[in-house]
Amino acid sequence: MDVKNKRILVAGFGASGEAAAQLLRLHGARVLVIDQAENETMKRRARRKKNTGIETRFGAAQAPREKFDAAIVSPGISLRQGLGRSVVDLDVPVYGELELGYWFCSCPIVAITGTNGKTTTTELIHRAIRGNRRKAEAAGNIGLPLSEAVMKSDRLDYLVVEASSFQLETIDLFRPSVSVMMNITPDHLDRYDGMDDYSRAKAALWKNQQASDVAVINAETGRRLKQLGCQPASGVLRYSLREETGAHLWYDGHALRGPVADVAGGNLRMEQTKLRGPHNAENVMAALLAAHGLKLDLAKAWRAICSYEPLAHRLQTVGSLRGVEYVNDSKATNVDAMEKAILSFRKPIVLIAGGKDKGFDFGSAAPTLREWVKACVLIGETRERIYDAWKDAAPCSFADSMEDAVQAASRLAEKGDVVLLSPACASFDMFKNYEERGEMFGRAVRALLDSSADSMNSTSPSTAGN
Ligand code: UMA
Repeated sequence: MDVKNKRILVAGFGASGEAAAQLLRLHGARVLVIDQAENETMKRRARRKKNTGIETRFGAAQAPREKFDAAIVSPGISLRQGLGRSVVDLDVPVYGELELGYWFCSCPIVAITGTNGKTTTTELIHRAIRGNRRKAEAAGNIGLPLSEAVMKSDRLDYLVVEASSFQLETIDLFRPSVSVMMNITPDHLDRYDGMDDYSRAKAALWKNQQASDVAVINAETGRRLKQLGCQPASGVLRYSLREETGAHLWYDGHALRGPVADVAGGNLRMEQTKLRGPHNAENVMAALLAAHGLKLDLAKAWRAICSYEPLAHRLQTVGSLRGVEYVNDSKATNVDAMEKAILSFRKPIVLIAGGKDKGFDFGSAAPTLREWVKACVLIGETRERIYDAWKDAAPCSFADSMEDAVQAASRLAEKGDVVLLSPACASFDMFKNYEERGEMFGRAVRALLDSSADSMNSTSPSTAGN
């Protein structure tokens, strides 16, 4: 769409809205940004936009009934209710921020979606490309809005874009050269009418791909999406945890196997990487297949992947005390991510879980808990609901803060156990975001280590004296 001199409404003034407004202005549009919130953050952002010609209005529960040529919505705004619904009712074309960014992108895009692991996979692909000495940037749901990243896309070989279902709901022309469809498990069910609705939103990733493009697909997800009538028109590369799927890459519990593993030189053992657990083998396979789709040198891609350090808040060991490992997996904001974290250790686990309710059926995790979790410490607004679902699978207790939860977990854990923060819920009931939740966990663990060191110091003189 040619936006020059068009009047465009931008809904939401978060990271996406701010980047969208800036990009639109750069291309000559007349921009009004609205946001439901009316707080200091909004005012600060508005001050930053002073003298840029971008108009802002806050405390806007509804879109203004004025004349616009189009509207751009932020991903956090659902088009089915409230402000989002009122934007749709304006009866002008409505696009998402991801779509807007795409219009102004001058390099090929690799786009990654799925429920869990997409940020890690985005980073792995980014790394594999750079390991091949090509220029790339990671953008999208990972944090840097696509509308901002595209401003330097003429100097890049690729943009690697993490795409959420929210962002994919509102695409029109968005067409990645290589798409990566990972796992789809329950998440965001407060925004979708069930799993089929959520899965279809994700399948929009393939909407505009053509025969010359490549779709990398988790074999299991591909099968389920096909049952919903969703298939890519492009070439396909599949990966799986099971050999019998005949995938291009599969994981035998130790190494990656299959025809594409041979292209990479073979002997691709997961222990060569710094990532653990079968779910990370899936992330690595997805990244390697994306590199194959981009026709990169796979031996170089593998070396780059092996040097990748896991991101903070994802199965990150933050300390050990008396043979107990304390692991921060605050990024696990749904039940599937939590189960994958539990299964990564094959050790007894004291689990800290709970948080903001997203409408999950927590009972589905009970068999995994029964096998591996010796006790649960529950926090946040879902704690009663989780207690009802898990009380027969593992002993559960409540804590009112992260500090209390870590203290309680440390009392329940014994040598050889893991204390795992993997909440299976969003964080917004108690924390600003999952990062803050993970940091609070880390801080509480460090306090535990410090108090243990203090008690050792204070007891040692008397021990020496005896
Ligand atoms: N707002 C309204 N009305 C609403 C909802 C929001 O006015 O009904 C306003 C809020 O007051 C706020 C603004 O919209 O000022 C926030 O917009 P947003 O929620 O779209 O958030 P952004 O700051 O633009 O960040 C978004 C993504 N957030 C969401 O999808 C919720 C970020 O992903 C992404 O990194 C960023 O764009 C850049 O692309 C975060 C996320 O939580 C990490 N994603 C979800 C996930 O990973 O599960 C999908």
